Amino acid sequence: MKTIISILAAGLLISCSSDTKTAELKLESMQCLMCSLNIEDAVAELEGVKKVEVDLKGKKGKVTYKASLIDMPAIEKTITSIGYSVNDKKADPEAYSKLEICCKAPEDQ
Ligand SMILES: [Cu+2]
Repeated sequence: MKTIISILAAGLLISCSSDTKTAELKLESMQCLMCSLNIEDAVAELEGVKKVEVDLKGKKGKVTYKASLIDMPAIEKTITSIGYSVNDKKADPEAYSKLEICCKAPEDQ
């Protein structure tokens, strides 16, 4: 009985650790603190996202998520849908046009 329990426990640990993934986000369209907070809030709200950190100066971020609940395309889509580009995905033009002036690219201000 003890053996069965330890096998089960080991299996559970393995499945848990492989389910959690961390990915880098390239956030080159981010301009100011408001942008980084917008992105952080939107991603943090998603089901399956455990942690998100946005580095405004480095124009990048890091997201930790449960792969059984959410995947990268869904996370990227959330970011583009609020008007920011991420990795090789372009921002949704309509959402981008509604951003505050300080959040737009310098050439659009
Ligand atoms: Cu901004």
